[in-house]
Amino acid sequence: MLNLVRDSASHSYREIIIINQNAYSSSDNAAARAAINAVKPEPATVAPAITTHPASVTINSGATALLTTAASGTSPTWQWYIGSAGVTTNPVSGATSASYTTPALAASTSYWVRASNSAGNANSTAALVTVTPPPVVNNFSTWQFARTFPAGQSGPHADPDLDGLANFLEFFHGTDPLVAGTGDPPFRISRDSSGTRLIYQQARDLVGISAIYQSSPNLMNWAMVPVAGLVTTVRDTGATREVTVTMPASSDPAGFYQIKITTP
Ligand SMILES: [Ca+2]
Repeated sequence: MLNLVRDSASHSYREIIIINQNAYSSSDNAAARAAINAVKPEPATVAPAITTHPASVTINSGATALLTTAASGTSPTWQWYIGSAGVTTNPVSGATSASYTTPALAASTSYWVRASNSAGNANSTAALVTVTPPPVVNNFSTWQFARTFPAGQSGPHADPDLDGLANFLEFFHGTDPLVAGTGDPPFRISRDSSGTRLIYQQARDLVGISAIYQSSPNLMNWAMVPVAGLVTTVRDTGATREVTVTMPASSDPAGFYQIKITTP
């Protein structure tokens, strides 16, 4: 260990100080201290590396998500982006911290962050914030209010388009209560060697509706088709769904079928 030589003209302070800058006592002169500071090497800037990536999360529509990250390296600055990791076209204004709280989201969105300093930068992986959509409520009341009926024609038993389907059935089948039906009837029976099937159109997202199936040999005495024997398939047709109910073999002799739709 070298000590500072204060009175030697043949040594510059600088040479000595570099070797042993910690050896000064309070009695060392100010010039020496200034020299120390002048030659003290700046600590090397270490490039950032992401040590904690933001985690994907699922939230309800209208909620926010807190995304947190961490990085090694020398005092990185942060910038969050929307989109795939490494794509910088959609920076989030003001999102310049290691953690970020999204605004209230109505759609699923990906976020990632870049940590930067003078030595380089590092990208996180993208976190997907999955937004669960709010439940769709399609009950008879919301269905009524979504339409403009002629006066006195909005009730469940009214038939303003005079097509024989009461409003409640128009609601169930997803047909227009103000335009008489065209094309396929919303309910039909198919019978062939493979069995008997009831095929009908049903509105999406029905709430508070249940359907049971009844059979009759004579249109007078109706019996509920046992649920245990039914095979039901649902085909998504866009605005509505097509439901196919295959009858159990035991009910095949029946000549007639009907759907009974009820509200709780
Ligand atoms: Ca009608």
